[in-house]
Amino acid sequence: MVAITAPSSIDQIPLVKCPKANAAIIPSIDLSAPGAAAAVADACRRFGFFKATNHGVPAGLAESLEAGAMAFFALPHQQKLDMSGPARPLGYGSKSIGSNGDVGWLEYLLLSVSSSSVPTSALPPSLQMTVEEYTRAVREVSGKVMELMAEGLGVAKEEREVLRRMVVGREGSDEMVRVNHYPPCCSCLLPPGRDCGVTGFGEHTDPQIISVLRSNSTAGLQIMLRENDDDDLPRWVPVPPDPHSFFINVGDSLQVLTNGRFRSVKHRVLAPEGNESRLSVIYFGGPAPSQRIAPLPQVMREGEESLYREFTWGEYKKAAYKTRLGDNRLRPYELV
Ligand code: GA4
Repeated sequence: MVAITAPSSIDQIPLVKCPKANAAIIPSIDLSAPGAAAAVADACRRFGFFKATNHGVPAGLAESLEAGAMAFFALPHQQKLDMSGPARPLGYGSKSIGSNGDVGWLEYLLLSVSSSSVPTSALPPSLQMTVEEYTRAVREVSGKVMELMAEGLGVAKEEREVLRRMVVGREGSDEMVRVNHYPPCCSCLLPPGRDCGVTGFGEHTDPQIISVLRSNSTAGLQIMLRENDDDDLPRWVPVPPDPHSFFINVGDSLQVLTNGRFRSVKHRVLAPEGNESRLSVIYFGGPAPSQRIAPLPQVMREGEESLYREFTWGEYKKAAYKTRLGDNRLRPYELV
């Protein structure tokens, strides 16, 4: 087991209430099936989240990345820091997320993986190569999903690449990969009668257009149902892990690009109890800093007004780094 910190400091990590919820409502979509576009759009409208199967990425790729990452995280703390540099925001981080006081029971690597970018942190060469190979494959999945999203939104065939082209193969686009390692949590040190889990990664929405997540088989991820959903359902829904599938998140920028048709999903991760570790790898698809983020003309109805004040991705990202994880980063841009 790898300890990320002295056990007594677990009391700095916030506790969260756990739901008794029905995971069966999370849509699972076969990306190659007829009707995938409509199913994707429906899931993005209702949840901002879905599971993607039949994605074409060979299982071995994610398994190699998982093995390489676990070997990296098993290194002594100082060696991880020396190798990758402290997360500012790119690099190796432990417990601290962003620079405004958010903490969680995890350690991570945050990497820039844009096709044009030179690696900013040094990884063991074999891990670097696996990250690159994995990124190429997951970038394709994100591209395929963005095309299905556009089709499901009713965008004309000739223009269905509109979303994909903002990220995939676009000069200067802002793509990142985050590898999160949640070690087993020393729940024996928690207060008696606690209610009930230790925060691995606190609730937040992703600022980008799309995020594509893959984890090992340890649970922990939860998504929040939207306010106006059926009141009978608990609001936090645990996402059963599935190492053979990818989980797709709608990000804040996609919410704006679709003028609120798709909604960014609030999600969080609880630290694992028992003696399992959770390892997740997330690809974040963001556009170039100069990209204007405003509702796409291809999805707007005649006379429809934008719900948001327009911004560039560079402006939004800069502002995001001044916020706390759980803040609503879109609120300042909402037009009432
Ligand atoms: C959330 C999504 C991605 O993990 C991330 C995170 C980033 C970071 O960890 O550096 C942020 C967070 C994320 C949003 C608000 C700011 C920035 C930490 C934080 C408190 C890499 C991203 O792009 O935004």
